[in-house]
Amino acid sequence: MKKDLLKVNRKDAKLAMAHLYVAFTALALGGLAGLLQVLVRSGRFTLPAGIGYYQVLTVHGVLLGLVLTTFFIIGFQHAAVSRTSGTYSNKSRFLGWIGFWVMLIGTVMSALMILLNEATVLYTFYAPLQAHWIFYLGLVFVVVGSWIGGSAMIIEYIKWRKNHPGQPSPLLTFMVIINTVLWIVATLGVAGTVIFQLLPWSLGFVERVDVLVSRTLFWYFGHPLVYFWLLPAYMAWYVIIPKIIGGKIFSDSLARLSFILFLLFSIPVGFHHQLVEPGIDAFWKFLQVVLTFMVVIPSLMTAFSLFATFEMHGRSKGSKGVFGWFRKLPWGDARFTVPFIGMVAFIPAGAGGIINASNQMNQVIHNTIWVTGHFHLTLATSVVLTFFGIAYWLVPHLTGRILTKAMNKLAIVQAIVWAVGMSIMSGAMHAVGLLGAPRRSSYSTYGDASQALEWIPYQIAQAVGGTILFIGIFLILYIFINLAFFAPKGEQEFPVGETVEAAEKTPMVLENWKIWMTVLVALILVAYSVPFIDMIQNAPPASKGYRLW
Ligand code: HAS
Repeated sequence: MKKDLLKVNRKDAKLAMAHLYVAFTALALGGLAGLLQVLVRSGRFTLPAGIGYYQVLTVHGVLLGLVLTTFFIIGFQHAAVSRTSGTYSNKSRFLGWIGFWVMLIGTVMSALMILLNEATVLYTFYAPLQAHWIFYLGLVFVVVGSWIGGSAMIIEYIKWRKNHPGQPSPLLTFMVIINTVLWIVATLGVAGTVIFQLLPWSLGFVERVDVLVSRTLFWYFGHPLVYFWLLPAYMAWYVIIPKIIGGKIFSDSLARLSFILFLLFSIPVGFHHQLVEPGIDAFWKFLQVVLTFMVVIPSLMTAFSLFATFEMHGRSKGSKGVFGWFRKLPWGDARFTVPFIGMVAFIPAGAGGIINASNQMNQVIHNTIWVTGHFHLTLATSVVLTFFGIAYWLVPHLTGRILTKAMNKLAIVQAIVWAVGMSIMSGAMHAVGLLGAPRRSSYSTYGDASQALEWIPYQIAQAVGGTILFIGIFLILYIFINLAFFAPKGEQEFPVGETVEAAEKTPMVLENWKIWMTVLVALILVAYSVPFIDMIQNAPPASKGYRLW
């Protein structure tokens, strides 16, 4: 194989690392806000200097849910395309840098407004909560910056396909492109509400805003957003983990098909976040619930494929019985063990998602802290632990250093600390959510004191779990700084798996964008056109804004 395909080019590495520095800075600050917030929720701690609970909650959600994820993903994706499709052209790299700076300027604008208490609108920022216009403009910058960065990846993909007619593109590059297209189509919704509704409203050009339309546009974006977070973790599970364990990818075609299904079914499902909202006809909610169950299928395919990879590898090493493969896995290697803990967490996390999506059961858990428990298992455990697992080889690869034995051990300790802290915190959130404890409320805002008393043990458990997690954040930051600046110089592999020899040839129809984009647009039109026209024709009186501070 050509040398530049084994190692990310130095200039591309700098671009990817710039994104990772921002991501880990967001982790440090967002993690601190998280600790403060669970302490306030425990009812035993008041924030100094008049800092409000909702302000800290907004800092936590925006920094971890939006900044950490977006910067990490775009940095990882730049590295993945450069590694598997070859060094970026100067034009693409330049676009990558423009995208980075535009996103960073936007992040600083929005973060400043949150810190000044001018944008305490939580990470979902939907109306009628109103923020300063600079906050919204910052968001526009972040989205546009991500499109510019994404366009660099698409240009490299097109270039590869032109140079290799009739061949399927490298699997990892293909997956990156699916995630980028998913992101671009999804962000059209949030860009729509921010540019046409929230910005003019916050600038005072219009007095009122249609809340239902803005929430619908938000959730058109909000659900694919969670798959934008998930798919890079799946890239690692499908392509990188097989190589680390010394095995092979079970099926290139199955991996591609599952990514295509994510692209098709992750967007027309936003109503499952709005099942209890008036103004949307039950039929359209039902349709989107059905489509939500369709988007579970590629995750089940992923689970199947992972079990197949592990079993094939185990058998090649002489394992016997149904679970014999388990003992043949490289448990001492953090690059495997850390994401594996994420995979295990995704089994209960996914089951929770299926409960959420089941129309009737949604009535029980909606707006309770169960939902917060759900996304701390999915995003903050499965996805984030996989991101940490990626960082353990990606950062030294990009900085020309190595993951030492000591750091490898510490990384495994970090993942165990994280898993323990998250099990306690997220477990308590799920349990007290079933008792009816609301999400997004501090101790002082509970109306019914007798119920609040029943919830106290769970709130203390959340504070204990949150404190353990904070130790986990210290550990990961220590490892990151070590790998970026202090680890010994050397060559760390960027592992990319190969498909088993016996696998069928990948059919080119999987890369026929005309077909998939047509199906995608058709599904979106079917799921959203009529309800959207309904919302506009029968719009309730628009709302004035209000503030949480
Ligand atoms: Fe969700 C709310 C439904 C997945 C994140 N979700 C949220 C929110 C967030 C979020 C942030 O239908 C809150 C938004 C807010 O602020 O209001 N979610 C689902 C469904 C899935 C799902 C059906 N969610 C995710 C993922 C997220 C995420 C992934 C982040 C990354 N979610 C909902 C619904 C709501 C919701 C409703 C709204 C609730 C409400 O009313 O407000 C599915 O995609 C899940 C499918 C997953 C599986 C699991 C497959 C398992 C695998 C692991 C294999 C393991 C191996 C290891 C091989 C079917 C792939 C084995 C080893 C051994 C030793 C056994």
